[in-house]
Amino acid sequence: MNYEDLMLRVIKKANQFKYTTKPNPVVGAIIFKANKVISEGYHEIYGGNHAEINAIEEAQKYQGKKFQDFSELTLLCTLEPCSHIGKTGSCAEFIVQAGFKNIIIGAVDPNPKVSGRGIEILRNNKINVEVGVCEDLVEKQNKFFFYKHKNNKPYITVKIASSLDGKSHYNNNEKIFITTESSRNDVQLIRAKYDAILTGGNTLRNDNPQMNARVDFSVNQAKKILLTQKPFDKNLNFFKNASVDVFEITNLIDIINSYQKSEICSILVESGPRLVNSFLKEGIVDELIIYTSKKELGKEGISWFDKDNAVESYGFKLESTCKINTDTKEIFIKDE
Ligand code: AOF
Ligand code: ZN
Repeated sequence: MNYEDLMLRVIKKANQFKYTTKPNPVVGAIIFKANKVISEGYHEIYGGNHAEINAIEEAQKYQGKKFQDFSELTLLCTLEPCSHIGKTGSCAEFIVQAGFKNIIIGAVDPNPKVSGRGIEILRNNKINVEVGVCEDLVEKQNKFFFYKHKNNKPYITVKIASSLDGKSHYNNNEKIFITTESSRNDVQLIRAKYDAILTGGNTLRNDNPQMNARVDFSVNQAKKILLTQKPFDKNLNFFKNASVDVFEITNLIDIINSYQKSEICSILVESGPRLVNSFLKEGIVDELIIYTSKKELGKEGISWFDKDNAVESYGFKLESTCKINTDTKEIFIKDE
């Protein structure tokens, strides 16, 4: 069997679970004998079985029929089997117990609880291990997970909606929609991808936003993060069916660093100009998404930025741009 072909197959199939496994990575596994696939398994849901366990349990149904002993089989998985006992058992130990002799791995798990220890357990038990098949694709598929563990901080994206004349809202704080419904639907898809959504007290009090992902598929809703020094009403929409971390401190680096040891790998910031500019000034933002409408707010509008080339001077370069109805969506990334 061609390992790359098998890896591509499981990477592709694992993708369907990306909204239900987050903040965990998506992982796929496949078990085969010579040219025959025996079983497949995926990490389907956060807190549920890991991919290897599902694949092995599926294969057990065929023991004595399609094969006699697990030593005849090869297991291929996108991510290094875990060594730790987390919400479920250690996959590496389970693989050893099953009796495999050959394992093919896509990428080493960057999680410090694992990072090579799973491979060590396998090799210490005389299992042949090959690592690195389609490694780049596995990393790309779990971009936020790899980023978090490599950089010891979550990936941070700021999303803003701007009028044509660069404004965020009216100075009387009247709640308005600047962009079209199509852009606002696109924002729902972005929210669905992130592990946490962060806003500030002003946005909370002025807009009473829900900030959940209103999409027509299953998704683990993001954790919510509120930065405010003023009192707030706990009955606001933001708190409905959500786990919310509230910070009264203003040091953004300290706030973000407090997520180093958590499972949160990505944070979407949706707030007003003051907090957005503070995040950008700190240099901790990795991506900036700007939806710009054809509407102008004029003199009564509050500007997102205090100068025309602010985005570039904060160190961002345009990555992509597209039209959404009459709006424009631009994605900027940090120019390293
Ligand atoms: C695997 N196979 O299918 C996945 C792995 O909280 P837990 O117990 O579910 O563990 C989550 C961690 O396990 C996650 O951060 C990552 O390091 C690894 N994910 N490992 O062997 C899998 N999903
Ligand atoms: Zn595992």
